[in-house]
Amino acid sequence: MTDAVPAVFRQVPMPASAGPKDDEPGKGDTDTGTITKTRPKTKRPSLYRVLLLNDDYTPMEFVILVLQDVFNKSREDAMQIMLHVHQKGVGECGVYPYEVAETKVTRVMDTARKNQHPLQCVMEKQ
Ligand code: TYC
Repeated sequence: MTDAVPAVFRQVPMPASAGPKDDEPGKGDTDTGTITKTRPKTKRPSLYRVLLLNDDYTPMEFVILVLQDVFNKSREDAMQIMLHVHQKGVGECGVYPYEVAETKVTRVMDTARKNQHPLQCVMEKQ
């Protein structure tokens, strides 16, 4: 034999039945194959609660209008949420993915500032 590759390293086709046996005790665990089980790639986004904080100066009517405008609440739901915040000090306006929650907080803070009300709105991870 004058080949560059010595005979012991030459690849010889091998019947599948001659390969290592998977999952058989005592046969040795030699299979290093990639796991190919499919899995949905979608991740559910983390959700954030948007909260309104009470203060002594923001008019009730302004809070109701903000809840209708920014959080798409009915007049009745807006009234209930506003009264809850007024009485308890804090209340939930809604639960949203991060960027939606952030936009709503910004809208509330911007409109409060423009109208010179001290209304505060925050978000927290659910
Ligand atoms: N406490 C305010 C008042 O008596 C009303 C109010 C309600 C203010 C909710 C802020 O997030 C708030 N005028």
